[in-house]
Amino acid sequence: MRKTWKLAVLAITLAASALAGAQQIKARFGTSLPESHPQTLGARKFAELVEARSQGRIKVAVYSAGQLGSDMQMQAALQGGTQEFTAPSTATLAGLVKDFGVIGLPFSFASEQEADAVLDGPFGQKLLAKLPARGLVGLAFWENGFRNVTNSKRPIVHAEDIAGLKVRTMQNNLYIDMFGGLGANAVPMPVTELFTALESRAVDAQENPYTVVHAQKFYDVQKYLSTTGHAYDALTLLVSKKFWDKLSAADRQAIQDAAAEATAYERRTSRELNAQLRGELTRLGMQINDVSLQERARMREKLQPVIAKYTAGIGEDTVHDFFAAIDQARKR
Ligand code: EAX
Repeated sequence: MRKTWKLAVLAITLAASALAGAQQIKARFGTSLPESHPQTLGARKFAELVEARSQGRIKVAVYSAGQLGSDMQMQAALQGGTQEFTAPSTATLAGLVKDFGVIGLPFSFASEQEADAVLDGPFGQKLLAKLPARGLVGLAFWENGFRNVTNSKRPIVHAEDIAGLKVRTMQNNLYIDMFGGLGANAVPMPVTELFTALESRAVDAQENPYTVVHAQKFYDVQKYLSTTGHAYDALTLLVSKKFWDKLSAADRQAIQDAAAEATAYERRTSRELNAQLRGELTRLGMQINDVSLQERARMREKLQPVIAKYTAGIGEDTVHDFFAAIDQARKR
């Protein structure tokens, strides 16, 4: 009797796992940055949480460092439904939905906490709501962080020191004009090509948070890091709408819950690393200098025409709402 009971349990277990196997959903998450960067660490945490929360129904395989293509290529793959997840900079996403460009307006956020409040609040939700029309679903904002200029020529002490440098920028018109506005020669390219461009001296400079400088080993090819902090950069956790639309309500909920938890982890990791990496980059041979508040204000002043141009381009209303949301966060 007991034996029969055991066999029945075994049969049910096998049937259930066969069913789960049949229903298993496979997804690919591509990042442009290496394993040690919070973008990929966040993707790995997200994959683990999605699998746990879906009781193993959904398996997310992570491909780091541009193995599936550049940010722009991966966004297109999500739109086409040939890739499921990615988390690009809002600056590259702005090529598809111009409103996302607002995040990169120079010298807007004063702290990560302000960015969290704006991005997690109604303003950020409104931005995400614009994605489904372009074949994408936005789950959350992750952190890339405050961007600093590195270069092989000289420390940037004054705003004028940027002039004449060949600076790689992201593939985003605002960033191209921002560095053009400071007198640099802006050269847009995907981050996946950047190390080689710096090493071969095709460009003199680039701008990215400490975490990217470290993960991409730019310390091997760039001597100077100057804390311009000219823009805060967020990443958008994206899922292909074609994939999303096929999921059950329970699977979507599992993914959303995993996204919320992975977001807290990604931001915490980014902040912890940024706090440690300044010392680490110095140890690795970089010469780091702080750019004064006064010089940063002068840079912002020089960029007024660029800010005005992109305010018109992105839309007065969006830009107004953006700064109102920052003001509100600041008053908290
Ligand atoms: O998507 O391109 C860049 O410099 C970005 O910081 C990075 O790829 C994040």
